Amino acid sequence: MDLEKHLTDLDQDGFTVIPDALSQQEVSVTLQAVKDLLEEEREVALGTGTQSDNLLTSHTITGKHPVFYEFFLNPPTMNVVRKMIGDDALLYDANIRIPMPTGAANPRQGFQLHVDREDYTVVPFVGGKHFPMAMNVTWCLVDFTINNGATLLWPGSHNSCIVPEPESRPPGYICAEAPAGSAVIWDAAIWHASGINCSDSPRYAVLAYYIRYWMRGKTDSLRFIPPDVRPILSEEAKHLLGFRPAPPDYSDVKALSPERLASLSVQEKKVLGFAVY
Ligand SMILES: O=C(O)CCC(=O)C(=O)O
Repeated sequence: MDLEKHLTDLDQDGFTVIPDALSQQEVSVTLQAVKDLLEEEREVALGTGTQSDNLLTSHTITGKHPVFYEFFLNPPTMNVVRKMIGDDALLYDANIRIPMPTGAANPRQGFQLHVDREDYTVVPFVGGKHFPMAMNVTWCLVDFTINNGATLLWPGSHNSCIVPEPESRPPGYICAEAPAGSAVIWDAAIWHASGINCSDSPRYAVLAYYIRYWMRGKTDSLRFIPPDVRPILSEEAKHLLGFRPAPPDYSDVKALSPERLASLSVQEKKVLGFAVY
């Protein structure tokens, strides 16, 4: 993969597309998992508005189905995400989002123009210079086309440091058309909107949101992983979700070597101020 090109795209345009981030085998396994999970949640989700005629969603899916336990470590994607927001990037949230072939949209459910997590991706930088805080990734499980509701993106808008007016549709957008298996990565600060699906089949996709390690955000992914799933996760997946030692960065702690840090007793951690009760 041309890593430099992806980084330049993200820097200048605010998005990039990695073709074949998933093999066709991975696409079909993931698609089946998506369908199974939606079916499992259907009855309740219809009541909560999480599934409707126009849109099927499922939230915080990492711990909900074995296929997703390690999915979000997808190597081609993580190569880019880690370069953009740090090797210690966290998986903040992950979901399924499927605009259905009704040719219609639900209000306030991502079809309108927006940025993501503006409290920390845009608002702190208004009137100043953009700094990438979070990356969104969409894995296309079918070909994304203008007709089936591929995501609309406004290239360069991440540098405006402005939260757009949701009901507006300014000129200058592109449609992120991409073949099944692609990962579309965008800076969470880019202006974007979901397209409307005017085709005759669902637009299947899995989405993830990665953030800088030192941000907390408003989704507590750690607590959303069911206790019986935690022991099954690989060390890398646990790390991605934030199951990792989190020593504070004041000088007493920074003065310790990694080995000394790793060997601290609870009493010592208590004195240093980061024992977990
Ligand atoms: O599904 C899409 O095309 C867009 C999703 C979106 O806007 C979001 O997750 O913020």
